[in-house]
Amino acid sequence: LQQKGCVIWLTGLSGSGKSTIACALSRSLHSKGKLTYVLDGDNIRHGLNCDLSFRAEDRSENIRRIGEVAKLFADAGVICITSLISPYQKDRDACRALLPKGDFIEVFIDVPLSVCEARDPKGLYKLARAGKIKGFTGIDDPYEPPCSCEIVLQQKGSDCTSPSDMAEIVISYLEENGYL
Ligand code: GGZ
Repeated sequence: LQQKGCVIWLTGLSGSGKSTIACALSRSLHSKGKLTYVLDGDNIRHGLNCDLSFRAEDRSENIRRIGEVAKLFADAGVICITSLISPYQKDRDACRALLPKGDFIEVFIDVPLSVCEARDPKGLYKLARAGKIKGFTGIDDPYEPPCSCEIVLQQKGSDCTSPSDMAEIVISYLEENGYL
């Protein structure tokens, strides 16, 4: 097999840009001839994980299942990109523990709540503020930022790093660490 698999685990608030960055990253890797697969929380919650809610236990189970699936892709030599809020450190750590050292690359999409809320692409923050969605991450449910992760992608104030620039930062990491 030509390609070494790994898991690129994107974590961050709703509206932080995880899905867009995952898509840009996947495209860029394809253009380099690499096989990738994106596991997106919002999509998988409609299929494999349609039985899960946003209660803490169900979020953990969501992360656990997707971590197991991501490991299967990595075993098959695919670069698997996950795009989930994954709010709890212990759940991300459990997914990390499934993989050989180095193969789990945790990427924190560090966008302040105020910026995510101003974007509000699906109007969910507005509903959460109005009390129409209960237990929304960042509003009335916790988000634990990674204490030590491989990559931090920041989006602060008016400083606009584009999703494709962010994807290139991840690409550089993969090159420096022998995954490309
Ligand atoms: C957080 C919620 C919630 C609640 C629905 N809290 O921005 P989106 O819309 O497209 O992505 C969010 C998605 C989160 O699913 P994940 O599987 O990534 O979450 S977790 O890792 O915590 O299991 C958001 C939408 O679902 N959404 N209700 N209460 N996000």
